[in-house]
Amino acid sequence: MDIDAIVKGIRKGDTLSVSRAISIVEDRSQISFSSEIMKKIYNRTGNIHIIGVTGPPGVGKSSMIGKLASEIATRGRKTSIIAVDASSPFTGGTLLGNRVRMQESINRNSIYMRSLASRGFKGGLSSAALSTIRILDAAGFDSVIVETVGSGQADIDIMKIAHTIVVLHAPGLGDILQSIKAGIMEIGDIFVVNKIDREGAFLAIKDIEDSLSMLPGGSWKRKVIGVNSLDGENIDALLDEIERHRSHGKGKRGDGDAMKEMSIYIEDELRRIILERSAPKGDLNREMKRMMADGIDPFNGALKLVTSLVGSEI
Ligand SMILES: Nc1nc2c(ncn2[C@@H]2O[C@H](COP(=O)(O)OP(=O)(O)OP(=O)(O)O)[C@@H](O)[C@H]2O)c(=O)[nH]1
Ligand SMILES: [Mg+2]
Repeated sequence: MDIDAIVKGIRKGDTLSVSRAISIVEDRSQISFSSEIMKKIYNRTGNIHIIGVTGPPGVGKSSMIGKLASEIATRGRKTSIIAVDASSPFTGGTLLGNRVRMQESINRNSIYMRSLASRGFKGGLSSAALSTIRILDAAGFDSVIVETVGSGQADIDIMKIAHTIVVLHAPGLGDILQSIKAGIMEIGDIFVVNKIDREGAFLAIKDIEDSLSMLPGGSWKRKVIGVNSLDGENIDALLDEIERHRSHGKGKRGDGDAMKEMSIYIEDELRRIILERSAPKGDLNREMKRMMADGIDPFNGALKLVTSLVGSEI
């Protein structure tokens, strides 16, 4: 494999090289190539604006991201999209939906889009997503928009390194207070009520504004923006707000924080090792069930399992 040619391609912003590099970092069996790529692009990274987008299923994340990416392209900047699907192999469907909703925008504006699914990953989704972001970074993309469903380890890890987090809601999709309990209110920098063409949108905006006013405020004043992701209404205002946050947050969350990234890689690798080592003994769930059936308490059950997996006393 000619890694030097791929790295050269990445530096020139060639999307074919970008795609090939991402396929390599997704594939654990090519770890020595991944390591070479990540080493060689490192000094070109650190400039991309990472925008995390989260919200309940069906709220319109993909539709909104498609429109947002178009707006960014209209302003003359190179953007990219990553859709992370940490859902179980049995739910399926989401990835295809993500692509369909964004396809029109992607085609028209030559926006780079990549889907990462947990299927076939056996852990390692966080690492793959992180490396993908850095490859796009080295390729000169000004920003990357990451769609996550907000549950699962990879979602949490991406939120840790995102510079700007956009939380979506829509009328008729359930209780706003429920979101606060889930801790989603605290992590959001910008709140969006999508589907403002629907009844109840105004109330949803008001609800979130009220909830936000109850949270402790910092120097960044969190706003709620209503948008329509079908016709693109108000998407320009949303992008203005995202850019405002970008300049406000310079040096804030994630910026140049290599240690945070390294710890994500470490944890991901440890999770992978545990999963891999537990595989020959039947999956971890079955082992846990057996322990519960034996009446072992969770604390000691976990100790016993991990000890047997790493092969020494812990
Ligand atoms: N009326 C209306 N419908 C919308 C709007 N935005 C998205 N939709 C519709 O809402 C549905 C879900 O949209 P998606 O963009 O796939 O939502 P998502 O949050 O990405 O969904 P998942 O990836 O499955 O979690 C689709 O049928 C969209 O056409 C909007 O602003 N108004
Ligand atoms: Mg989607």
